[in-house]
Amino acid sequence: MAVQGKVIITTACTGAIHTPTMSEYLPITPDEIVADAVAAAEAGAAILHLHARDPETGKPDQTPEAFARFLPRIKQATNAAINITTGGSPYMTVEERVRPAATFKPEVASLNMGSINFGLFPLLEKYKDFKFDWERQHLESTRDLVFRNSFANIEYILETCYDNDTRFEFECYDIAHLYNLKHFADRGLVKPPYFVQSVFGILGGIGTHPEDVIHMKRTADRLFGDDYRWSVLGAGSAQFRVAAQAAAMGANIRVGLEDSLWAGKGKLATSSADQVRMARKIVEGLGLELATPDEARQILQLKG
Ligand code: KMH
Ligand code: ZN
Repeated sequence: MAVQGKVIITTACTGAIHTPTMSEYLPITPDEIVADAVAAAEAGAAILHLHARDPETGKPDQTPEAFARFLPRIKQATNAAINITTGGSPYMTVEERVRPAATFKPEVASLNMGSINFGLFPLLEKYKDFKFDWERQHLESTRDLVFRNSFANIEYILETCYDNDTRFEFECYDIAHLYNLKHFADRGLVKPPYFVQSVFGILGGIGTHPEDVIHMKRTADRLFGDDYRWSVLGAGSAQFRVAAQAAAMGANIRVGLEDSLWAGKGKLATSSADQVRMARKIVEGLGLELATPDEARQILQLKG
């Protein structure tokens, strides 16, 4: 892996995993998403990974219209690079999932590099009463749900975004996903530097043990050499343990309420910016510096 002078913090503001009952701070409405994203950028996030939700129910909403309610406002208020999800939610079709990225042609879009079980049902032990009926169903359904990212699905997203010069945050939930990325690289369908987002701690993907983090990096080093830039995301309570280990190994960091609702044991984060400030402390404590949005654009060769 090429050693980078600066560390890129990505913030993922709302996602499609957590539900309104789990935290009053989870941004749902366009106003809340704008406020969360802008505050995260002001705290030091160079990239904003964005999903949309129905403002009435908090349900993930992957229509371009839903993104149109906040994207221009975020772009106007920050210089951060915009990253639009193509993952959407595991129960959406790939055609639905790609529409916002195809419509808004962002600098970055996520691209999930393989199919996995995506087990959210253990959260039912923690949360009993829900504000909305869909929340229980959303967690329950993951007992028998595959987050489908077949080779054809990945190719479809690549082809749909090809003419837009959008670059990708390659979400790799397991070692096999690095090999899938290598397959697309060998076919010339993706171009270096590859922005590899290693996701640790989803039930169905790789765990959060320090050995898992080391194994992910060693494998990526062997497959991609200097042609990739590494970022990590630890799900839930593993967020900062994974971030600290990987940052010390040269990684970039992703935080935000999409990935974890927490700012310490039993303490809800009040915004994604809270977590950016915590990540910043780790980075600066290691004697490293944060990348500005323009430095991130240079490091990842974004279109700007
Ligand atoms: N929620 C993350 C674990 C996507 O949006 O494409 C993965 C993610 C997927 O962010
Ligand atoms: Zn996402």
